[in-house]
Amino acid sequence: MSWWKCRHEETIAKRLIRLTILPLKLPKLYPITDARLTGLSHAEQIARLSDGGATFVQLREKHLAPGEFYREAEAALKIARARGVRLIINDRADIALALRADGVHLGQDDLPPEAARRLLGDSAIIGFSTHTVEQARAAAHLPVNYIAIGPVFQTSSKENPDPVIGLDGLRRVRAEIGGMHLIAIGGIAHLNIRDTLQAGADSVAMIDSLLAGNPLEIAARIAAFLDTLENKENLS
Ligand code: TZP
Ligand code: MG
Repeated sequence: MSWWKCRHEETIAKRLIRLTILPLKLPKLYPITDARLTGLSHAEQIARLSDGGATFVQLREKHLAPGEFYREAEAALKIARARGVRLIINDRADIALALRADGVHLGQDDLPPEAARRLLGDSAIIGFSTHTVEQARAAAHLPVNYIAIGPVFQTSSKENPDPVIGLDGLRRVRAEIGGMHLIAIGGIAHLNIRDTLQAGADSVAMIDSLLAGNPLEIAARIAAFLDTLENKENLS
């Protein structure tokens, strides 16, 4: 088979796979848990985030062994289900599958999105992290429900972050990925949220701005962000 025919068939196959993925509406605010920052279990964080109005949360755990990760995620999913919160597991499609979580968030070095889609099925939510315009362009052809791009701004929540892409990078990504849901991540705060949405992000993912500081204030913090996002004129 010629190289061109082979590439052409591959492209058609990829498009067909993408067509089986139903578009879903994701909220504008995407909180991510961090046990070290808060000193709280993931379950407790989800309860507090949900108290403030969060409906969609990513469980991110970079330090536990798989068995402990699994048990933390199991407890977190129980709370999420009881409160009607959709829960996405960072990194681990196997844990998402075992627990029947709502989906998985994959990085460039995790299980490839096509493989995770085969494991989890068409109804799972699969998100994919990208850090450059080129990675985002390639991700737009993958069987994923959303693309995350970042860090948009400086962040201290990620070890060894990729270079900051800035608002210009975010605009370029928006222009490259058509209608794919785009989540901006990295250093998002009240100060830059308006510019981030205007540059083309559909949602904003946050750790520090929601979770740093007194854990008793998590619910109030998220409620304030939701209020800001619902009343765009408040965005400063
Ligand atoms: N990926 C890119 S930046 C980042 C991740 C997981 C961390 C975002 O955290 P923060 O505190 O909102 O900057
Ligand atoms: Mg990962």
